[in-house]
Amino acid sequence: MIRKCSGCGVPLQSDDPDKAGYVPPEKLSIAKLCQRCFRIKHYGEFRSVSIEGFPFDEIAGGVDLICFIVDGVDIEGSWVLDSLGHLRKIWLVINKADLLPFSKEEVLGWIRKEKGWDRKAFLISVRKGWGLRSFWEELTFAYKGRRIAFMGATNVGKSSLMARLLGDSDITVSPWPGTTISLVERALPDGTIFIDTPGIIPYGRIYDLLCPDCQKMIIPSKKLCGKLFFLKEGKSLTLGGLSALTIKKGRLLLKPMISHEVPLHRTSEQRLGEVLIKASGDWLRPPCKGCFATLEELGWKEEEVDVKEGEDLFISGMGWVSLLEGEGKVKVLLPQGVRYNILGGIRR
Ligand SMILES: Nc1nc2c(ncn2[C@@H]2O[C@H](COP(=O)(O)OP(=O)(O)OP(=O)(O)O)[C@@H](O)[C@H]2O)c(=O)[nH]1
Ligand SMILES: [Mg+2]
Ligand SMILES: [Zn+2]
Ligand SMILES: [Zn+2]
Repeated sequence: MIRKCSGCGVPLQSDDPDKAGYVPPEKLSIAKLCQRCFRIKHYGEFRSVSIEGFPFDEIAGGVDLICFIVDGVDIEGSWVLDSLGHLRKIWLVINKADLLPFSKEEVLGWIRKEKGWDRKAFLISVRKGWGLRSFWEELTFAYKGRRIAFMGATNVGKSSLMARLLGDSDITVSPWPGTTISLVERALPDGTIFIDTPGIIPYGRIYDLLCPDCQKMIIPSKKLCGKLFFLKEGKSLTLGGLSALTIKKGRLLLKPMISHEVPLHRTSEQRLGEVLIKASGDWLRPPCKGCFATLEELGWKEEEVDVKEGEDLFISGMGWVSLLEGEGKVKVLLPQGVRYNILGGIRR
């Protein structure tokens, strides 16, 4: 029988150290974890593995319930519903509530209004244990003896949630996207089957363009609080060296809700290009020098958008900027391929 890694689900093998599932030959019959999971767990060393062609749609179609997990601090960037295809039975689970400065009512109300979500939704924090008891009770009541899959974008906390609910510390969790690379199944004595799945890599998320060190900086680790910036026409605000907003018309009060490790720098439209070229990879970091070179190669895009008080400008894979006062036009500078969009603000 082929044994599988308890952490990431891949079949264990000792033929090729460069392929997923490798364990040294002398450990093949006893190891629970593949070498990659072992290193993630014990040394915090991450290696990414391609899961191209993974049949998400098929898996979604073969279970009784999909728990669709999204990242509370990157709801837009982790909204990968289209990739799941079969959506007969799906519950939305918004994770990382500990990083959000909003109440449950505010977040769930926003999801209904702005995302048009009219099915079951939960707001939880795996890290703090918030909302887990009622989620678990509803889940095991409604889906006892059935197959339940945890699906969603990479890094939203699918594995953390399953590990915590089942009290299973073998399941591999890491701060980097792309940790789980196959299906990880666990059966309860009553026949209920829990399935952790690899994350879907969403289109247009900025942190997927970055190296692991830069990813760690851009993924928020503390509750978002947001500094205020009052900007007039001709002024720019850089979000690290990854993005910049320039006011083309109006006077706006902005509140960037992004990781505290991404430096915010106010400058003028004339100086913006020079600042980004000189400081990116240096004190405007992320990106590091290597990531800046990658972004330069990809190229940048600039678009002008109309904005008004009460709206939020979401940058996939980074967070959002709340427009607290004023209206006008903003020029958004982003690496090519990174998605942004404007929705009504979470708190209004
Ligand atoms: N702040 C916060 N971080 C969380 C929470 N839940 C999970 N995380 C963190 O999110 C990161 C990703 O967690 P994983 O459980 O590996 O995410 P995943 O969705 O399984 O990711 P992939 O396997 O890459 O698809 C880890 O650093 C977790 O500690 C939470 O409730 N709050
Ligand atoms: Mg995982
Ligand atoms: Zn593994
Ligand atoms: Zn980098």
